[in-house]
Amino acid sequence: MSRTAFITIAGRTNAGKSSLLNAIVGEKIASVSSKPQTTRTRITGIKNIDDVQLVFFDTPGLHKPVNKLSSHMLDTVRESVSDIDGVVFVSDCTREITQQETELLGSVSKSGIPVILVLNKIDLLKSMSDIAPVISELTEKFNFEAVIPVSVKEKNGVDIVIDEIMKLSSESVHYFPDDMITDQPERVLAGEMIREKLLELLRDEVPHGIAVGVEKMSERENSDILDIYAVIYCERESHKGIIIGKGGSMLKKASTQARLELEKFFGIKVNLKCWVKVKEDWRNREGIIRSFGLSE
Ligand SMILES: Nc1nc2c(ncn2[C@@H]2O[C@H](COP(=O)(O)OP(=O)(O)OP(=O)(O)O)[C@@H](O)[C@H]2O)c(=O)[nH]1
Ligand SMILES: [Mg+2]
Repeated sequence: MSRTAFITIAGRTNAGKSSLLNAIVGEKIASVSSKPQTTRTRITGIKNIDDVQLVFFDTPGLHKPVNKLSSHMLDTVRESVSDIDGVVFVSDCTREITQQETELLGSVSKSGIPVILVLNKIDLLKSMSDIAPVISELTEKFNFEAVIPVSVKEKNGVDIVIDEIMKLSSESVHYFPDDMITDQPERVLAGEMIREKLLELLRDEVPHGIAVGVEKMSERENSDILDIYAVIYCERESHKGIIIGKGGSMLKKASTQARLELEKFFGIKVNLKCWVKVKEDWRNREGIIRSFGLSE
């Protein structure tokens, strides 16, 4: 009989949740950046090991909500930690535990869902004993299936996380085909790859106000080229100028980086065209948030 486990990856913003998902799935399906609030929606990742299908939900990180978009992001986290087989709670071991983290751990524990605590970024520690206080603080308050110090960056400990997750599986049919790694449509994946590059390259307020919509994605007849036309939305005319950059330099840099990654992912030559458009204050406009697929 086959087995399945549905697992939510949760924790504070920038802790390395999406990095962990990518490391487990073995493909880059979720955007990763050094800026907080990179993940905006629930991302499904699938990993099959022998007869076991592990289905992961990567969630937006816990942060202080500042607009309607971030409130939706936090709703997504709350909705994703119920009715599942386990939670992988990712914490950045170089930072203090926040009240939001404690609250989420509290509500998950109360519902009886097994929690695996992943203390990530141990490569940044001077000594492993530095995490002892955090471990004792958390294990005094909550029951964990396992507490695992990890460095996703150095691929250290990820196997142990997978082993622990496997224990949470139960007999069940598989819900996804065995060759599927995500349920995200290719257009969404492509848009996210472009947004990730802009997040890394831009500063301050600009990157967080960006959304990317892929308007066309099709393979050319009789030639191995994938045409991708994307619109980059931002919140202000001044932001548009920053995204385009002097003589178009910033947009060129971001789209070249995105194109290389798209080519690697899709295994085909890509012709990427990007336009920049302004949608004033869209992160507070429900209709636009919905049209970008960022809320139900
Ligand atoms: N040093 C170090 N950096 C890491 C490690 N894992 C992830 N990072 C970095 O941490 C940053 C955030 O990683 P993400 O995977 O985007 O974090 P996240 O928790 O998904 O963030 P949100 O989507 O904003 O909630 C990136 O710059 C990663 O490269 C690690 O083990 N060590
Ligand atoms: Mg993320």
